[in-house]
Amino acid sequence: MWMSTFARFALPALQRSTGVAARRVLGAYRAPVPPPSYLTSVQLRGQQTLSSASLPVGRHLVRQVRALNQERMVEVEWGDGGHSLYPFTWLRDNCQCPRCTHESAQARLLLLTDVDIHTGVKAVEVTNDNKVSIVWPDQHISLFDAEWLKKRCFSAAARQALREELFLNDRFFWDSSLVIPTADYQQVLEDDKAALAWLQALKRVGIVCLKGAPAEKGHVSRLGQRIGYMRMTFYGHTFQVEDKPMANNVAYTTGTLSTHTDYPALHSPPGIQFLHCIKQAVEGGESELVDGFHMAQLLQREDPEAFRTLSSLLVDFTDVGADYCEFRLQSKKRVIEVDSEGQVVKIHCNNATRDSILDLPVDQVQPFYRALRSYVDIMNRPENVVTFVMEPGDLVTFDNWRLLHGRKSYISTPNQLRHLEGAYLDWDEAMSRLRILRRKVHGDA
Ligand code: OGA
Ligand code: NM2
Ligand code: ZN
Ligand code: ZN
Repeated sequence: MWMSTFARFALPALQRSTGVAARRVLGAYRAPVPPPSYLTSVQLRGQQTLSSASLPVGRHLVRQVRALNQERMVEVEWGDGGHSLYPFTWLRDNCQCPRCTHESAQARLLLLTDVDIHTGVKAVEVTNDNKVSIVWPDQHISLFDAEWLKKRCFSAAARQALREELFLNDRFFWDSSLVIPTADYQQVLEDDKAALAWLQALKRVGIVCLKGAPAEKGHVSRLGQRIGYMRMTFYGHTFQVEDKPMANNVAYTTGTLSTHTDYPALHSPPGIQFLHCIKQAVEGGESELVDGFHMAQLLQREDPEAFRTLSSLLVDFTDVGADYCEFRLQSKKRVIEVDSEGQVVKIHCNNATRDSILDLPVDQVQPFYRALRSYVDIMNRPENVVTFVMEPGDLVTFDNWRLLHGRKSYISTPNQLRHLEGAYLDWDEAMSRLRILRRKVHGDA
């Protein structure tokens, strides 16, 4: 069931990602009959025949290595004719011997102060087992595995492929026509393939709705454990979205919540949010979703001045009250956070917790409002908003750094009290689980 909805979102990512595509092709290299390029390389090097080869059937053969002393780099020529360059300093810094790298911790022991960052090399050669051996001027010897080196190739294409494989930054942008990817809650808990597809779609699309979670408390925590652990906040380990007397947050009323990201009052807002519908309202309470990254892209095209304003000015957010314990939060965030390359990485937008304190020169106040209104108007266009009704048992999981979510006001009656249980997580833990599952399911990466 989940395959069909995921296939549309998760699989295109696999096919487009150079890294994964490469690994798929390479997977075939482990077939019982190695492909010709392998044989040719081995025979060309004249070191050993395939039948006598003690090396595991590696995917990349080192045909030749040489030291480029002028440039202070080692050049590796691969079996397929490709070349990679590795600076001497980087190779020395990353020596994998037990004196330089702690084996069980897989962490560097060698101190930078003990590295000659202008080092030369004494000798470089390919060993019989397809490793690159380097003798340094002080006689220290480093041995580098071919696969290890290949993965760390410094070419722009190789770095881009590895970046994509490690961080899955390729996004599917959507509007109101999105069909929300769904998966079976129980299957995600029990089946690694389903869990992997869930996390891949969560990263790529930004939302996955898990169906069939029993309509009772405790299931956001169970799902959190599937990843690792959840993010505690002042609203508790998990939180109950209900109409509460003396509400300490507008979410805990029956009122409208305009599309927002949660918790910009924290300097590092939670990357992921779970909302599990335990009981829905008799009337109202519909959910709304917007792709904040896509909307930022539209803003940049339609109103570049507003985009510049929202990606540069720091806005104050606040949250004051008591729940798990007393809190008095203040933060400063850009509504649209971009990285050093100008890529949008996070959205911070919450009309309720945007502070009345606005630490801006007075002449920037009006331009700020104009810019924010421009962004909000784009987000509110019907063609950009997905509206849906959560049913008891639905557990929506979404990217809180990217999506804005809202709900329409609702009517609560004494015998039909709307109740959602929510929880926060962070992307580091979810991506860590995704990488572990990918290894388990695909056997590599
Ligand atoms: C929230 C929230 C959505 C809902 O609690 O922050 O967005 O449907 N709730 O009640
Ligand atoms: N709740 C749902 O940033 C916010 O105040 C969003 C958070 C109360 C934990 C709501
Ligand atoms: Zn060493
Ligand atoms: Zn919210």
